[in-house]
Amino acid sequence: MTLKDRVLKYLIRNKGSFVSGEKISESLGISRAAVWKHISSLRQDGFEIDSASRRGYMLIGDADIINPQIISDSLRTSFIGKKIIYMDSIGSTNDHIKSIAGGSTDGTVVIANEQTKGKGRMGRYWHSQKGDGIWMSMLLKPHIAPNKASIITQIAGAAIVKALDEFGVSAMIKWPNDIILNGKKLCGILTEMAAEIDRINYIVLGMGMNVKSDNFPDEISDIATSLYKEGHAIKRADIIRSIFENFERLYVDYIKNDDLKEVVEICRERSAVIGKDIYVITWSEKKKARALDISQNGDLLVEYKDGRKESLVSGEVSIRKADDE
Ligand code: BTX
Repeated sequence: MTLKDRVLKYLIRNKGSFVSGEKISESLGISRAAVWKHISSLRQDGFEIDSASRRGYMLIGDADIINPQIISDSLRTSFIGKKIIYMDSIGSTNDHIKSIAGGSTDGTVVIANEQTKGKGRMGRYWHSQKGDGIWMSMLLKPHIAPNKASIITQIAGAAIVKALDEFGVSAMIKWPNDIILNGKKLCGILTEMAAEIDRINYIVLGMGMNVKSDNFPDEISDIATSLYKEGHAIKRADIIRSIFENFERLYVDYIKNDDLKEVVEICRERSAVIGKDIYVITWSEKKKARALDISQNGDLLVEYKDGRKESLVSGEVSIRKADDE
């Protein structure tokens, strides 16, 4: 931890009350001048720190800063997000975490303020403007068979919906990897895996959530939304903490006890597709179907026009509009 982080941690611990420069310098074993230098730098980062002569410094607010110290301080997880790597700008957090996967521990998270090459599924892009959202990837090293991994996308979806519930935001899940708010895409999940035939080396779980975005590029302005656009002002660090906690609970239930009950319940209750006319999209075609249900193991049960039923383990669907009939 850098000295600046240690000063921040000290202020967080004493949030709402003044602590003298002398006390901080003694506790951290650094000079008063160094304390002052780090406080100035934290202010430049956007932290609101009050100062009063003879009383010292007091952290008042943290605006909407994503800072590992701020996230970790009251985080109640045992391994998810225990190590956070934060970067102001990066190509893709998924790609970055892959490059360090070998030497990183289970549950490590990379978070960026901006992605310059944010990725969606199948080579699509993910718009990830600076300061506007949560662009993060988790590294997971579960001891399960590779064919049991695709459900992790839905565990993440359920965790995100649960996390948003805590802030009064009622979102829906468009099976298997989109979170929808008021009919528009708020968040996307991109799960990638490195595996051998019978063993997972690691999984990278990427999540992109539009939090403060006001304007989107023309090509997605009709389909994308943000929490801000829907009238919610929530700090990114608070959402991240809640996603970590909800995800860890649901993920551990699955990995340790093979228990998907809560996940499936959430995915069903909050499904944006069950009962809807959809297209099932594959590499080669786009077939009309109706989404019937989500099974006990997270598969999407669909019925095609000719009455044939299928259970989809993963894949892509889109909701049909009435005029697509
Ligand atoms: P997806 O393939 O389902 O969605 C990608 C499509 O969504 C794009 O083709 C575009 O139409 C639309 N889109 C692009 N950007 C946005 C946006 N910001 N909001 C709403 N719609 C958008 C979804 O893929 C998976 C996205 C995962 C993103 C995370 S961010 C952290 C991690 N790193 C990384 O490179 N990707 C993941």
